[in-house]
Amino acid sequence: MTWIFLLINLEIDNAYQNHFLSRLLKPEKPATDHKPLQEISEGSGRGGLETPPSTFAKTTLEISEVDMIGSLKEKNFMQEVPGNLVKRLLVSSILLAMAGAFWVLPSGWKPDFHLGSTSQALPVREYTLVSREVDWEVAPGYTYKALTFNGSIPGPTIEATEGEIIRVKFKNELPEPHSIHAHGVQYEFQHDGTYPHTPSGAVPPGGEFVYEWKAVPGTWFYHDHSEKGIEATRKGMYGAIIVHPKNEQVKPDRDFILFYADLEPEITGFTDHPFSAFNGKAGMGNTPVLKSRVGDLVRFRLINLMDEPHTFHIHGHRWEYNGKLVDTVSVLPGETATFEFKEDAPGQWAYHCHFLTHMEEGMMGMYEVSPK
Ligand SMILES: [Cu+2]
Repeated sequence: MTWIFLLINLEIDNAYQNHFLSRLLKPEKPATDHKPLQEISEGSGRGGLETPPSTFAKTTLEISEVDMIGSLKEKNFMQEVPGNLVKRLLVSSILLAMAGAFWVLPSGWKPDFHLGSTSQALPVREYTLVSREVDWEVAPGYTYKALTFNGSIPGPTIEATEGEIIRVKFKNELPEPHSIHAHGVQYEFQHDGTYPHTPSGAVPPGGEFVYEWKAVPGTWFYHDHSEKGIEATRKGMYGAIIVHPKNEQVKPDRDFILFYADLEPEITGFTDHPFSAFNGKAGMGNTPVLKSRVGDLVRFRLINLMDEPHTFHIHGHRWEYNGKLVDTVSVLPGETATFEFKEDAPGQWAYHCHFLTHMEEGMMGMYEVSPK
């Protein structure tokens, strides 16, 4: 570094020194024309992951120069300096200081991708999610090009306990930018995964991004929120985030997660058949077959991040939900519904959305309860 700047110093030696010193003695522009350095660097830090380092470096250098000229002028220092050697030494020091600003500030400034010092002390749950296109059979004989996390619909379930740190390494193996946006959990803005507001919302093909979230209890989900995220979400890029309360009193014997999916012809290419699916599969026997025993504590977690409102009904059952006894709950787009009951009814029961059209399109499944 030192050699580089000594060389620069030699190159610009006489001609520039004279010009530079004359500017030191008589600044051509008042420093007030520029924003303070602090303001510039904070602005770049916040908005600014989009600012390429080279632009930021240039801005810093320019502002440093003005600031230094301004402060030296105030002290009226140069008027007392005798002799050419002292002038050279002074200019060398100033250039080295500028070099420091040029070199240290941009490289020393890094976005904080961690949740602060506490993240070191908390248990960390690590997951790797890879975006992939796969041939997905939504119903027998109907296979479309699905976009997925790790090749399945839904993607892997991310599970943690309240207060833990969830660290998700996302690798994008698709030919376009994609991202992961999480619901419910807590995170800093850089980890929002939303296009175009943060780089975490546009992980380039072949690229990686490590998302960090703090676990907040509940039934949540993640999905692609990149520029093409709506289409990718419809095609299958989503998964559940389950966060258990720290002092969970009762653990269920069965914990079922069902995602609604509206698979319209423009998504699948099946112009003769729209599909309504649970976990990417349509039609009784093809959708998940859920199993429990009499006496089990059974929990259902329903997740709807599609376009249509849906409901959930189980034959032969009822449970308490929001202070009411019900046998059907509604789940609007973006919502989840979680409920549980003690199983007391052996049989092969149907579960389904109660929108009749959705039932026709395949949003039905089997819930098998065996005797104790
Ligand atoms: Cu429905």
